[in-house]
Amino acid sequence: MARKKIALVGAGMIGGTLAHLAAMKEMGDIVLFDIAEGMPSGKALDLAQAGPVEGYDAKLKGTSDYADIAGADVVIVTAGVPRKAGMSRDDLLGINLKVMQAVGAGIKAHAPNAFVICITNPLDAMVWALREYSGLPHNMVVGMAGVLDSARFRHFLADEFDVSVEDVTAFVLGGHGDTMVPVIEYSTVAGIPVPDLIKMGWSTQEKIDAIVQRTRSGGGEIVQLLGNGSAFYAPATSAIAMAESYLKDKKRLLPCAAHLTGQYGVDDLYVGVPVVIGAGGVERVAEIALNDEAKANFQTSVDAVKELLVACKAIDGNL
Ligand code: TXD
Repeated sequence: MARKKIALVGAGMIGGTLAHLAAMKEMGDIVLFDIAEGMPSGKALDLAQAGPVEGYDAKLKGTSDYADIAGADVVIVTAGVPRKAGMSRDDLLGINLKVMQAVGAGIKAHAPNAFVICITNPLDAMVWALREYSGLPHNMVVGMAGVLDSARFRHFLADEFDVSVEDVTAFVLGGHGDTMVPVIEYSTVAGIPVPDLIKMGWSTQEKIDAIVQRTRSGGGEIVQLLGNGSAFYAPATSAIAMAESYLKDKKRLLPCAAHLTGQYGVDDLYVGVPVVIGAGGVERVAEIALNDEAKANFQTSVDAVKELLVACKAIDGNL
């Protein structure tokens, strides 16, 4: 059986890391697309030369021609500009919306059957715009944010409880921003919900509340520390988990920005919810019961995403 083909549109900090991870895991042949002259080809050649050392077989190609993504099984989109210190994700909207228009046209023309994972910020708006511009089925276009946000939450919880990250699960709903909703009732250590762990004296409500807040501002914390650019190792690792669930039909239940058609009382919007990802793309939306506080926070998140879409439509009247 021929190898799968993975197209990375945007070969910057996340794109290059995506390529390295996909090659190391032998997920398929890899095309790095970017408008930066030469850079994608340089990274492709460098990664190809790492192959003999690690023992991975993958054809790697750099390009600035959308024709080279033809027939891709998975397209992961990071094209655009990242935040600089002091910028909000929403500040990127005007620039990155135009980028999504070009990327959407490229995917529509050359990889209409791909499973598309959008990473570009502001994520909840960019994934919606990318779907509009590409015209792909809604279940084949998804945004990566919740896997990253829940990974940050899981890291902080594992640190607090001093347990293996393997046994920590976390639930984060809503938009990829300050309004995201970490749901502690559904977050566990080996199935023991966090509220029970607090009762068992493993932590305190105050410490967990501080961890929830640190998760919400997790992206900004790294932007401030790096000074130039934003996180890229954990975002790339998160998107690869989603791509793997599609390519191997793993049917993982993962928090992703997915298109809702009435679930959670939301219609025709992309927002972070738990979904099953398999060979059919987004196969199912898990509609969990939320307590009043989580419901209110989720609604705040939905309202914030709606405002971003209003801004998108104000820029491009065709949306
Ligand atoms: O959880 C999440 N979704 C976020 C997303 C986590 C971290 C970063 N987040 C966003 O991903 C970030 O705010 C950016 O919007 C994207 C990509 O972040 P990255 O750190 O990879 O940015 P880089 O290194 O600047 O890479 C972007 C590349 C760069 O090489 C540009 O030349 C290229 O995008 N670019 C384009 N490629 C194709 N087509 C167009 N028009 C284009 N414009 C820029």
